Amino acid sequence: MDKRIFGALGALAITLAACGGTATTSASGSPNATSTAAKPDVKVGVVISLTGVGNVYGPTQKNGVELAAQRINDAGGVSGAKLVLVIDDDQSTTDGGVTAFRKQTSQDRVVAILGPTLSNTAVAAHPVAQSAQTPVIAISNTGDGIVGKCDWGTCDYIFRASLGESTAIPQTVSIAKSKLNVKSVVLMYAQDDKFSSDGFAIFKKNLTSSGITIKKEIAFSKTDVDLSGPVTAALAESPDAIVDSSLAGPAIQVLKEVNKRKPGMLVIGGNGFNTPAIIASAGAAAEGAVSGAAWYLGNPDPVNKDFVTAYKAKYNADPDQFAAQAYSAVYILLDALKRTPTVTSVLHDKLRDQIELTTGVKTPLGEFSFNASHDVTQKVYVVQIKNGQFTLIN
Ligand code: 1QQ
Repeated sequence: MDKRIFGALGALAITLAACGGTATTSASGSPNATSTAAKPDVKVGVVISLTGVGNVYGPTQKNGVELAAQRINDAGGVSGAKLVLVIDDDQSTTDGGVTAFRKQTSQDRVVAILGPTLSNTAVAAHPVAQSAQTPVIAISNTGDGIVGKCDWGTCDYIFRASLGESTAIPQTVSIAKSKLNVKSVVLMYAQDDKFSSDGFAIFKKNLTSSGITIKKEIAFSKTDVDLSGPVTAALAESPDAIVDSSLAGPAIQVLKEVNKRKPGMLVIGGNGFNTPAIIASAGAAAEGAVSGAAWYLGNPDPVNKDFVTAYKAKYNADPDQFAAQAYSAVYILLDALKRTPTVTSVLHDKLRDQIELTTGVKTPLGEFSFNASHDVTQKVYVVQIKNGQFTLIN
């Protein structure tokens, strides 16, 4: 078949699939009678770190989107069309992210992309979607300049459903000062990862403005496997706490090294800490670690409880923040898809406009709306690991 005709038919198929529906979508799975058989599929791209340094975050993101897709399809799909996920591994690298974004925008012709996992990858991959005018919802990019004003250029197709560090860290610092009585810190960070270096700058700014003394700044590489030197240097300053802005891999090393030398020493981190992989790998050394999170397992909100129950039933484990954000983003997208009169491979602008109008979608993160910068506005949960569990301390 002529490629253009094929493209046009594909576009029409998605258009039909996305027609109709109402603006009220709840992130729960109550089934209704609508059949998903008759209409063509709605393809949603998901680009996540299933291998590489981000591979502690990607697998639960995959669980989250798959649970959402299953529940949405059980409940009638996207106005009767089946929601089909196209999941690709970004390998935690910029090249991997760019390749996956190119494939999904040009070959799979997805309606939108959720991802990639790391901020470091996002600043390389998001421009691919922007040029293809394919909407993106960032489900775990917490660095600066991901939405709103982006360093790489106009980013009006990019949205974020993940709590930025510039919002989370001020709350963490405030609790560290008021509740944990922290007066001085050593600030450690991975200098070659965007999330980690942005977090470093945000911590520095907020620690300084809170009057907490930064005794020393210590940079390391995200690929360092032995952090005994930097941790020894940090402890030599006798701070009240060590602040570590890094992904989970280095964070686990920092926690273990600190625990070996000074058990009980407070370690404060950022979003990199918000994975149960920290607890599983660092064990007792993770006890007491503090971070600011976008989600809390024990949040009694009915939508969250429903999500936690469904996740446990499907995967036989508790969800984590990354699963919750990924799950929520599928429902946020569904809500916009249902309000979009035409979604085609060439008319993604209509979907973009509807994502922009997102208001009050019920998700495990709370009632979700995008602000004028396409960013999330939500509660920050400051958590501390106690008895192997993230425990709310704010
Ligand atoms: C980012 C992050 C990571 C710590 C988790 C995915 O938040 O890279 O922005």
